[in-house]
Amino acid sequence: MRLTSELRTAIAEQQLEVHFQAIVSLASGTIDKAEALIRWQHPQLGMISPVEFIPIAESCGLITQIGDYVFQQALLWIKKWRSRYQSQFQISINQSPMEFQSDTTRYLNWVQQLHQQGLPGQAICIEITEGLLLDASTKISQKLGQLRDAGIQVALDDFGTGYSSLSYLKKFKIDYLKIDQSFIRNLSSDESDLALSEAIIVMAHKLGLKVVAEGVESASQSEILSAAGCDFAQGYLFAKPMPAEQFEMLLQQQQ
Ligand code: G
Ligand code: G
Ligand code: MN
Ligand code: NA
Repeated sequence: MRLTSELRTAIAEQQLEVHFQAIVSLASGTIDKAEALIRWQHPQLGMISPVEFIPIAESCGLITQIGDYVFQQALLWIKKWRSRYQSQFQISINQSPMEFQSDTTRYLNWVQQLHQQGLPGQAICIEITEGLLLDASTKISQKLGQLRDAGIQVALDDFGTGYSSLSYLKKFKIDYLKIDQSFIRNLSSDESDLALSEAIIVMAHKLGLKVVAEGVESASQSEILSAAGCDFAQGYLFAKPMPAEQFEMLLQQQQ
C-alpha cells in the first residue's frame, strides 16, 4: 500500500508531530498531566488521523519506531515542564497492544533515558487498552510489574468499552482508569451513564486506582464528575490537543 512507504518517509522527514492534551486535576483545577497524541502532517493529503495510520504502522512494523519517537518528544518537554511549572508533571503515552508486547528491554531503555535526564519513572504514564489484558498472559503481567518497579505508571484507556472483565483489575497492576468518552457524552441527561460513571469511580478508588474522565466538553459534566469524586478530567472543555509550544503557554498562564 502506498501509505506504508509514505509512512517510512514521514518518519525520516519528520512529518509526524506530537500534540499534547491537558489532563486537569478536578480538586485543584490545575493541569497536572498531558496525553501525547501523534499527528501526521502529510505534504499532499494534509492531516492524517492516527486512527488511520497506527494500524498501518502496526502491520508494517513501524509502530515501535513511532512510539519511540513519541517518547523522545515527551522526554524533550517533560524536564522543562517539571522544572518550570509543575514538579510532578506527567506525560501519558498511548501504546497499542502489539507495541506493548514487543521487545521487553524497550521500556527499560526509556527508564534509562529518563534517569539520564534526572527524571523519575513517574514522569511517564503508559496507556494500554483492555484488549491487551484479556490475554491474561504472565508475560504481560511481568511487563506491567517491570514498569511498576521502574516507577512508570499505567493507565487503562477507553475503560468500559472493551470486553470488560473486572477480574483483571485484581490481577494486573494499574494506576489509572480512563473512563471512555462514550460514558461522559450524555452524563448530564442519561441516568445509566451517570450510574456507571459513579460506580466506576467508587470501584476504582476502593482498588486504589485514580480515575481520569475523557471527553469532558461541558461545565456540567465536569461538575458532576467532581461531585462524584473523579480525580482528573480531559476534554475540549479544558483544552484540545495542541503543539507543545502552545501547550506550554497554558502551563504558563496558570502560574
Ligand atoms: O487525538 P485522536 O484523534 O488523536 O487519537 C485517535 C486515536 O489514536 C486514539 O485512540 C489514540 O489513543 C490513538 N493514538 C494517538 N497517538 C497515538 C500514539 O502515539 N500511539 C498509539 N498507539 N496510538 C495513538
Ligand atoms: O483512545 P484515546 O482515549 O487515546 O484517544 C482520545 C481521543 O479523544 C483523541 O482522538 C482525542 O483527540 C479525542 N478527544 C479528546 N478530548 C475530546 C473531547 O472533549 N471530545 C471529543 N469528541 N474527543 C476528544
Ligand atoms: Mn489515550
Ligand atoms: Na480513551
